[in-house]
Amino acid sequence: MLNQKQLQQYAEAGYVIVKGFLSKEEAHKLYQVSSSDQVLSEHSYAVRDADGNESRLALWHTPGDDIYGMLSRSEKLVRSVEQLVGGPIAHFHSKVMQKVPKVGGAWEWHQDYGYWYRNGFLFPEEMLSVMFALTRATKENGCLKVLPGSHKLGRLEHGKAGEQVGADMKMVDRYKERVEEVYCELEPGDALFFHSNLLHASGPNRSDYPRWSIISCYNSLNNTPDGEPRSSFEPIKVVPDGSILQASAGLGEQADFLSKETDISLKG
Ligand SMILES: O=C(O)CCC(=O)C(=O)O
Repeated sequence: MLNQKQLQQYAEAGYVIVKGFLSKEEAHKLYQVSSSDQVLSEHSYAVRDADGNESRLALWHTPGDDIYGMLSRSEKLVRSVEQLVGGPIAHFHSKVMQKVPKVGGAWEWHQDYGYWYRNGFLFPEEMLSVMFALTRATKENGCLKVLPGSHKLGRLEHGKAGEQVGADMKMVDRYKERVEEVYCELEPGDALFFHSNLLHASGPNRSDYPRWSIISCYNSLNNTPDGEPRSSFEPIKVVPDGSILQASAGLGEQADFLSKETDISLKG
């Protein structure tokens, strides 16, 4: 559960970093399983940034009994997200973000709600993402950077940026005149909770080491999309903390993966 100071930081800045949310052992296990998960690899796709560099990701909606489900359904995570969105939650999707050494591309400035609005969600306050570092995330390997307080701007216009969707840079630049961007450098196991309207981006991976992370995204059960995905309507079946270390299975073929072709967030 998050403490008062953490809740206040999220309310004011639109994000909060919780150091050591997962133990080093849990983060290491998640990295080991995900980096050798054949099914995950087969369902991963590359997305080009505005300079043509590629980042890979795999995204699915329904949290299963695999190791990723043990993370996204874990009691302390679910209760923390509920504190931030103000009520019971559903799992919108999880994704494994894979930035390989020297290549992994950038993510352009955007708000997640700039994408998710298209799914018919009404209340950006009642949606958020949690990024878990499985490897170190540094400025050099393309950690997430955020513009504090930008969740208060409301949803900005979004348009094409490479194969991605980016926020209106005129507005982003105007806001950048007021606040310094913050590089969210993370150690394995650290978690970054961020509001669906927080402006965020990340640079390419120029280092010799991977930047690997899992992002789980949630909506409140009061804030459901327009019909799909099913998982966004279903209360989460919570599992005890510690289940990650008991799990070893990666994703099964039955997981409801999103394909690049059906990823509406990429359609500008
Ligand atoms: O993994 C990253 O660097 C960026 C991911 C991101 O911006 C997102 O999933 O919305």
